[in-house]
Amino acid sequence: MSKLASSDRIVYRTCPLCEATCGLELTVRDQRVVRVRGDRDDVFSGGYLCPKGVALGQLHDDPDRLRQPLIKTDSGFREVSWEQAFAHVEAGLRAVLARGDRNAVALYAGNPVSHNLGANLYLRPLVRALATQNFYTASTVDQMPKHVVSGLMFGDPQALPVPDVDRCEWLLMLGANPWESNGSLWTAPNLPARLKALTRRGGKLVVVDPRRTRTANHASEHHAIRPGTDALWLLALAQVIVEEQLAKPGRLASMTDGLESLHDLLAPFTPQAVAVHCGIAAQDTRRLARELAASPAAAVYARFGSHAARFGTLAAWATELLNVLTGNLDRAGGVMFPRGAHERARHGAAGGKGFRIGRFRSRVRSLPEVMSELPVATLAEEITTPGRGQIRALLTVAGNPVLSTPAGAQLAQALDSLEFMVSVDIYLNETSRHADVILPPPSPLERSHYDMFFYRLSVRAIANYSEPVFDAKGPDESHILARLALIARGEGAAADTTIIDRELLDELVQRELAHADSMLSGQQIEQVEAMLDGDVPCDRIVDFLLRSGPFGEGFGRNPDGLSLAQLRAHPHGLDFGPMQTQLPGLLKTPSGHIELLSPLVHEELARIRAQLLDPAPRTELLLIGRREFQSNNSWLHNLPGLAAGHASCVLHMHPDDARERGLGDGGTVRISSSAGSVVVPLAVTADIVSGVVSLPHGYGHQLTGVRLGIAAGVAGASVNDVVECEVEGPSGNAVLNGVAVRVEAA
Ligand SMILES: Nc1nc2c(c(=O)[nH]1)N[C@H]1C(S)=C(S)[C@@H](COP(=O)(O)OP(=O)(O)OC[C@H]3O[C@@H](n4cnc5c(=O)[nH]c(N)nc54)[C@H](O)[C@@H]3O)O[C@H]1N2
Ligand SMILES: Nc1nc2c(c(=O)[nH]1)N[C@H]1C(S)=C(S)[C@@H](COP(=O)(O)OP(=O)(O)OC[C@H]3O[C@@H](n4cnc5c(=O)[nH]c(N)nc54)[C@H](O)[C@@H]3O)O[C@H]1N2
Ligand code: SF4
Ligand SMILES: [Mo]
Repeated sequence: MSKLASSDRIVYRTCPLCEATCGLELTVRDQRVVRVRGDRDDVFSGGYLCPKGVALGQLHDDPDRLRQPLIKTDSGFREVSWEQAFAHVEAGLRAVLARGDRNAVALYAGNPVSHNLGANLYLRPLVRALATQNFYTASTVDQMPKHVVSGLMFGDPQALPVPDVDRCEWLLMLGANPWESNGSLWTAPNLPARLKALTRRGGKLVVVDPRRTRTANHASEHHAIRPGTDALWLLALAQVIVEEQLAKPGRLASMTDGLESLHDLLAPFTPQAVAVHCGIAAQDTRRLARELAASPAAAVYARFGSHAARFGTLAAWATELLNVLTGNLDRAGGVMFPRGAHERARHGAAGGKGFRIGRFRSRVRSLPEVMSELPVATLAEEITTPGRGQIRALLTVAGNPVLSTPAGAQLAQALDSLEFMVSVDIYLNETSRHADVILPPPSPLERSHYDMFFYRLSVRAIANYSEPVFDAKGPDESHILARLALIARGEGAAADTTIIDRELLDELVQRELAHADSMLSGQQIEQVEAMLDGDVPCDRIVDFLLRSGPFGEGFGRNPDGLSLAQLRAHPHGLDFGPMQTQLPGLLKTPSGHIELLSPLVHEELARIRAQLLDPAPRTELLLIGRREFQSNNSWLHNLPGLAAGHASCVLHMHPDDARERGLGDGGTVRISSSAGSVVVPLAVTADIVSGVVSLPHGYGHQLTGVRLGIAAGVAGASVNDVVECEVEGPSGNAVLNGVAVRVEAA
């Protein structure tokens, strides 16, 4: 670290690299970040940070990060002006759209969209403008089961309950490893400290994971479950609670439909019946069910490992079922529904339109749409199968599906058969190398930030705004997406993007005005818009949402209330307290109740009952993933501080399985499935249960045509080259955990 100079500038910023929203303190000298530390005064993270936050300056400086648009020519990619790039996009898309089939153009949006204010706000106008059924996101390789369950149970797919970790006494955690992931759909910086505090105050943390993870090492108990069986095991917990009459839904009883049918429905799922499938002893299951039911403040939380696996939707359902049965849903110390400071109070009575899936279906496999999305596991087949609706052009925004979605190698081939492809991305990587045009948005330090997405999932109501640290050299991502939207609408590459800015803001203002008690009633949209603060459209939207939100300034009604100006004056953020009770007002089901048993849940229960009678053969190994502290999906391996000496795309295998196959620690192995095969180093470890092997995703950067100087030198292969295009059930989420594989010496 260089010594501080008197001209150095200190700036505070919310880290946009994961869901934890840590506050960072950056020391800036000229055009460079010379030091990153945790902001000790940050109201939420109190100084915590991880190695990725430290590397934010390296990301900004990375010479491989694109600063100028690229177009593909016969002799490789060439830098062009933004005008040339957009003109090229217009010509390419027009040629495909001219044939009159909107579904011929597809869109894939990746994970960083949710971490980027501009992309987050401007994706929707682009989706609307494209008017295609072929809309895909990383949600179907991640958390779609949770949305389906919230949609069915609560009537709102975005109403995702999170563990109230700071007040919880008994936490059951499945398929999650927050010690390394820093939490998922659960925004709480420094979860390790929060979980340690839980056990220190006499609480209990139970971790269920095929691997003994760092989180498991800190747990009160760890149980190694067989991949893909979380739903069965959670159903057994519920079975015990109902059978032994331990259910205490309390105030939830009068607002929950379906409780009376549970006894019969759950009857087959006894701890004894599921034990052979899950690998967890019946007496442990029974004991844990009793402990869960007895605790005054307990939470059940399942994440990635439970959802991106077979019966992920049912696992998500059984999770919330347990929280309802024990009265812990919407209760302090249980799981609660967060509300961001930018989210208007959900006023009024319970009840609404409810939630439906399958309003249209995928063309080739006839899988149902969920939240207007199709499963990304079907993307390759939708590109390669001829007929009306065949995808002929693709836009990717902040996504790397060649490494992050099933059968990545096959998808890469399919991408080469497209007529036209555009990638909005900061790197020339495994996916964007297939594009005809790459449009690079600014670095995270060249844009303002308010974590709109993750403050909706936060254990406390936090508001924190970050100014850009450096001036952007090119258009903001919001501007790029607005331009793409205008091109898709046929308004041309040169159309005025303020049209989209205006539409977006108008829509928000109108939604506010539609409330009977609106603080803006009687005002014209123009008057409201004239009052807004902010140099760029995204900031004006944030100002609007904060001022009209639950703690807002209310456009004069509450002069001391929240606004963008107030956040500017509080660079360490503002904390509006813990989560609050939201039921029944939040429920948007037709009945206005928590609807436990939709037809879809009945179908899934019937499907899993059939599996109960038919134990799967155990001849093959089951492949699962894992995340590593220093890594972030597929795209931070190009930073020296993260890749060098840390990256480890190594297969983990139990000693018994290695012995059986004559494999030794440090050897090289071939992993094969029906989708393909990869060759990687082997580490033999008792930290994984026998019968299961684990390989992290997001590696395999040696593909031709990438411009990733450091990452290309990082060893490893893409686990998704051996993952099949199977989906788990109604959510369409890919089965990324529990893939049957063979492993042999290479
Ligand atoms: N086998 C297996 N597969 C998995 C997983 C697993 O555990 N196992 N995890 C899954 C999960 S949870 C997820 S979320 C997905 C992620 O899937 P994706 O979102 O498709 O992949 P990422 O690796 O996050 O790639 C993000 C891309 O965005 C680019 N990028 C970074 N910042 C920005 C930005 O600000 N703007 C733009 N336009 N581009 C940016 C990066 O260069 C990169 O190309 O992967 C899934 N795939
Ligand atoms: N360091 C780091 N942090 C990240 C990311 C990253 O790539 N690196 N990615 C971010 C993203 S996009 C996400 S979605 C989150 C995910 O964050 P988490 O939800 O915490 O998920 P993971 O860390 O992948 O941990 C999943 C665990 O599930 C286990 N598992 C696999 N199959 C099963 C199963 O069938 N049942 C059970 N019970 N367990 C199973 C795995 O062994 C693993 O330990 O992390 C985010 N944070
Ligand atoms: S834990 Fe997440 S938010 Fe915090 S510094 Fe690391 S990457 Fe950034
Ligand atoms: Mo994710």
